[in-house]
Amino acid sequence: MTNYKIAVIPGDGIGHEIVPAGLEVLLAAGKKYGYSLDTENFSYGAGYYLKHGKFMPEDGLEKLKAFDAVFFGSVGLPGVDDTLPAKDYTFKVRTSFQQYVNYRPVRVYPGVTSPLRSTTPFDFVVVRENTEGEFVQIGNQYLPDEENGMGVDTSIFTRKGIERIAHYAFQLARKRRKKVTHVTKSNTLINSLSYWDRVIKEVAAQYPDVAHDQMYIDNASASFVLKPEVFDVVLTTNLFGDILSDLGGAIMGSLGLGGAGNINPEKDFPSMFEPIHGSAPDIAGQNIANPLGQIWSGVLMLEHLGEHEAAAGIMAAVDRTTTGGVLSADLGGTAKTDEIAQAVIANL
Ligand code: NAD
Ligand code: K
Ligand code: MN
Repeated sequence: MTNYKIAVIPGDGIGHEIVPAGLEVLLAAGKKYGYSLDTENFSYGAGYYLKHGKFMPEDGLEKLKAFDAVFFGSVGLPGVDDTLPAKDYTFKVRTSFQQYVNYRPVRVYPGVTSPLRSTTPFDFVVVRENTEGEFVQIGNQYLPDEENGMGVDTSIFTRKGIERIAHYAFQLARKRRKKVTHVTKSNTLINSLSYWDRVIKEVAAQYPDVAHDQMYIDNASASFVLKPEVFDVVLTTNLFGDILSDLGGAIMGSLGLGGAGNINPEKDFPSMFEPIHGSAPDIAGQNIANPLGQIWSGVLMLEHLGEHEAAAGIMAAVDRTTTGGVLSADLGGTAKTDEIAQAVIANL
């Protein structure tokens, strides 16, 4: 029986409800599919910040390095400076561990009504560049107190950064329906994103068996709503991918349905699996959050670890659960967070 060392970081808000729910499903699946998880909990996040003045201890990253993967919820709390969650935790882990792929699948859940009028099924993956682009913390300036105050954020796109995410997207497309749509805005961000387009086209030429097209972010957003079935692999930048994947959650029916992985494909460092959404302080502490995005993140973790049969088994159990009408409040149902996890376990 393979044993995996998993760092568990609930974070803040609903993380304390959906991460334990997701973990229970992963542990139950382990019994059925023959793996075990050796877990250790870490209290990093905004709650930790309130006690210690930082989101994680100095040796926080060093501690996480020893694990096969990180199973994470979300960080951020009302009353804590909301520029800190990304800067002091998420972006820090993603960049330090070279988790340059943010893998965010979008599909129709059986038994869940999409807000879209069309009933044509869709099934695609947003591949978001996860370490550079618009989220770099280099060369930024905040000068609010000058007479002519200003704020400047810098975007950086490097050849290395673009090439590696593009290769990942094209290789992923080869295992799917062989189509990559790369999302850009090079008609107005004429330096950074023209370079992005140019390097992606060079990489695309190495995959003649994969169809490739380019779409502007404004059109891509509209197309997510009007014709999501045209997408297979959506390759995009850090900021655009952040926004598009929430839209992906919305067209599935709720943000709470979106699973994600921050992946270091080379496995030089642990990868981190967390839902697409945040800590949802508006519904925290009520046992009503939807745990399916967290559970799906766990499924992506199992796939990354090579437990493909278990991953498929959990997704099938999730499908039986939603088909059976066990739905949380965000989907119009009455099932509680822990009840949904138990229903998924019963359906395994
Ligand atoms: P959010 O994603 O937390 O919530 C947006 C809306 O979606 C809310 O109405 C919430 O109730 C709902 N929602 C989210 N997850 C849900 C679930 N599982 N079930 C049911 N409903 C769900 O976004 P926000 O309100 O903009 O941000 C809240 C906090 O989370 C902020 O501090 C923000 O910085 C942080 N955040 C963290 C991450 C992360 O850790 N990766 C990501 C996004 C936001
Ligand atoms: K999250
Ligand atoms: Mn986001």
